[in-house]
Amino acid sequence: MGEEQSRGRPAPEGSSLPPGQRLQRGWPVTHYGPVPKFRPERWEFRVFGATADGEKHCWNHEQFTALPFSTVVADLHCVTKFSMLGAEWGGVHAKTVLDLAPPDPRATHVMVWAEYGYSANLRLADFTADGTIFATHREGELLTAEHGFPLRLVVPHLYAWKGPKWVRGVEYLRADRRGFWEERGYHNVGDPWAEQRFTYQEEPGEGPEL
Ligand SMILES: Nc1nc2c(c(=O)[nH]1)N[C@H]1C(S)=C(S)[C@@H](COP(=O)(O)O)O[C@H]1N2
Ligand SMILES: [Mo]
Repeated sequence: MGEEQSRGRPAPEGSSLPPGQRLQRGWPVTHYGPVPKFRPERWEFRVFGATADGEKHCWNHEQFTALPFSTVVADLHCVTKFSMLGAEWGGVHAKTVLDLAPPDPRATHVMVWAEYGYSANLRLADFTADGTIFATHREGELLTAEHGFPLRLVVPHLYAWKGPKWVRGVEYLRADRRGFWEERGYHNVGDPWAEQRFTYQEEPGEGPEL
């Protein structure tokens, strides 16, 4: 067992590897494009789109990191077939953000936005799921720049591309729209247990018209 792995907690009993995935030791860095530089004075987290009050809600870095802190033990499943199991993530539950800046009742989906225009769409239920967390920490330590500092989304029950690193905001949607990888051939829902990897696997109703 590698050092990285033994520092984490053991994988949950009965293996939580979804079909077609293999266990990855350590924690590789996987993303498209450059690592953005964090500028605290310019950083803000925005909730916009179909909000209940029609207003945009913003937090600066100090305000966002003062929100209630929780932890979640979760796996990361990369669609390219490796998984990292059982890491503890710390940060702000997505549900907390939703309660503070609620959506219009007609909102059905969210677009999570990150630096350089990276985005991922989620069904509202995926966003409000218990495990979904805006993480600032992993294993009790601040995230490093390449792993998404100062903030990344973790959606434990979906493939990891659904969790943007360097996240900057959430847009509430009244109709689903495809995000960055969802527009580039990846499945609109992305459930690893159902191996929803690619767009061509989508069943009617699982994604907006192409
Ligand atoms: N902003 C941004 N977030 C991203 C990505 C990306 O390209 N850009 N890639 C995703 C993918 S495909 C994976 S597997 C995970 C990898 O996270 P890690 O580098 O911390 O392991 O980040 C996700 N978040
Ligand atoms: Mo990935």
